[in-house]
Amino acid sequence: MRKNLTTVVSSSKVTVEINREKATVIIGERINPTGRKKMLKALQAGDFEMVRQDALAQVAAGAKILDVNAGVPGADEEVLLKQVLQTVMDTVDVPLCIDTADPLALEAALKTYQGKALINSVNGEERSMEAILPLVKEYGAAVIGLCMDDDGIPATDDDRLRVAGKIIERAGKLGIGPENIVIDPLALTMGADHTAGFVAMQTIEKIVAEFGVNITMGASNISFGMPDRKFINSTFIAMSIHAGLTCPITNPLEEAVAIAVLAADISMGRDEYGMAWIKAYRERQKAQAES
Ligand code: THG
Repeated sequence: MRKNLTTVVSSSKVTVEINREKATVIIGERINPTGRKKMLKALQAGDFEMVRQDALAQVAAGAKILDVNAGVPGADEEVLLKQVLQTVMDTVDVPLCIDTADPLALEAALKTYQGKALINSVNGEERSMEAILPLVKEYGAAVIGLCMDDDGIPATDDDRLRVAGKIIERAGKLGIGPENIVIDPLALTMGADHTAGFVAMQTIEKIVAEFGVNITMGASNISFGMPDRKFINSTFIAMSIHAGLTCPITNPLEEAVAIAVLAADISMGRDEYGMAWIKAYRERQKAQAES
């Protein structure tokens, strides 16, 4: 049987366990100004109301963890990320995923965060591992490891597997166990390379077989530039769950995606008596009746 590690993350009030035998854990992607002009403008103006609304809406739509990214060009990320993180902590109870490329902003955020955070992310570059992994250890966090290194994003599944192994091994040397590493195979854009989705799924299968770690992925990147993106996103996410994806970073407000995750879970035998599926169906009916 393949190994099946459990990654635990928490807020001050809620603990979430990520495990291949349990329901898929959606990490809500929307608190992120990249590609979202309205949120960028609001954050530049010091207005956190949109952050609050996005936090509430994503949790209501089924997100179990929220990704928090405050990368605003020209802003002091150390200050802004802390403010956005505090806003989200004051608004919802779910654990948070701290999304930043800046080690100083990350450490400031970790000092503010109450609970066991998921750090997004480290990668296989020497510089990244040296800066991020000691913080993972010091703050007792879990971390997302991206399958890329000094040579960029490898084209093949075997080379991405090798980068995942390098990150897991280096973390192990610092006393960070593989249960605290969540690997991201990296979903590139199909529009640029039609094999991008297949390579990501093959990478997931190989990493799970070898290491048994949990797997995340920015699962809506895949369809950039394509028409009818929601059908690609929902199909790709369901297939990736079969391959071993356990905690996608995605938009739970996209109904097709949220439904595909629930359908994948029951298809994988992870929704006992179909309770989650039926509950979500009733909620959709109720919302429809009210509109
Ligand atoms: N892996 C990891 N972390 C990640 C990514 C990943 N973090 C960032 C990103 N990729 C995932 N998050 C987002 C957030 C916002 C958007 C896309 C991915 C986004 N969405 C809409 C769009 O697609 O055009 C626009 C938003 C809107 O509805 O207004 O821009 O791969 N580890």
